[in-house]
Amino acid sequence: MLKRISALVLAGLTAMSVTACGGGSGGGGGSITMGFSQVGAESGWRTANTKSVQDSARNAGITLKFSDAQQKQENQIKAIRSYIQQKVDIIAFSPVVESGWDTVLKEAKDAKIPVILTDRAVDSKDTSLYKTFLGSDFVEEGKKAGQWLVNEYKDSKDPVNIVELQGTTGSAPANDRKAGFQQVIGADPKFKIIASQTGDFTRAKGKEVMEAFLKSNPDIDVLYAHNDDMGLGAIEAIEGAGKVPGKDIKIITVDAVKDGMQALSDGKINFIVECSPLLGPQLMDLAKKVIKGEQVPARVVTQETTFTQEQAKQVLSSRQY
Ligand code: GYE
Repeated sequence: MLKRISALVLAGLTAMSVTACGGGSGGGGGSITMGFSQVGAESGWRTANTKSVQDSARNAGITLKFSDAQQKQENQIKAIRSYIQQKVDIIAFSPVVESGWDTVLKEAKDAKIPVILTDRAVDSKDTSLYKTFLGSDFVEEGKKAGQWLVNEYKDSKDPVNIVELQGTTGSAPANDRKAGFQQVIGADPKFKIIASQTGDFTRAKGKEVMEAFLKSNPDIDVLYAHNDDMGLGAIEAIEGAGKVPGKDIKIITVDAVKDGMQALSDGKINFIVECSPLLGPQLMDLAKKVIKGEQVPARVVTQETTFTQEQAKQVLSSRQY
């Protein structure tokens, strides 16, 4: 009899704690389990981001279930479904592309497992499908890249021929970095984007596409690459074609990872717009708050700056990633 009562009490308590923490396995108390679906390992930025998430989970005492989607949305959807099945306390992910998330996000919501978007956004109309979005303002980054260019060519009336290496097709940073840049340079018709193609955010593809650009366009003045890695690949292509990166062709990139900053200090890149991958600590703070039922802002924007060649030389040795 006593046994049965205590079993009932226990069951009641468990039910209560499940409600309290929104469907998870005891998140209200000591240990929180987070399922995290990462995009992949395409760039220096991504490597630093993964490390930041893993280190901060450890420091925050959060158990992390981590999976790498290898750039495939279907893998991310599978991972999220498996986190739902495992009844994690919270799901965080960096969506590889913007569209096509409504169904799986609805499944998480129905299972009462809160979701945090990190780094990249989704285009779902229903914003109740996630608690918050932590990451950079990519439109702003594109604008900063455009502003540098406008300033660099302010005294020139000649046409400026630009080639663009876009990030992963359909991803928020590719869409927004393109749009922000276009908004700023579009005000002056001398700026012409003569070729624009995806380089998948990787060095190898950046090099390959730049080689093709160089073959079909003899007169390139500027390269705008949506990340450092593609810019670094393109530098190899430019040098291979017997041209001097940073001089014959001016280069603007985004991220400011160590290798990018090194190339900027060496004069091979002309300007970098910073995008911070160190999202881990803020992500863990937000996760704890969401699980406690505290209000969190719907959007948390990362603080970032820009670097000229001179500025890069000054900070290079202290760069964390
Ligand atoms: O700029 C790029 C990475 O989503 C902000 O993804 C991130 C981007 C970053 O591969 O290097």
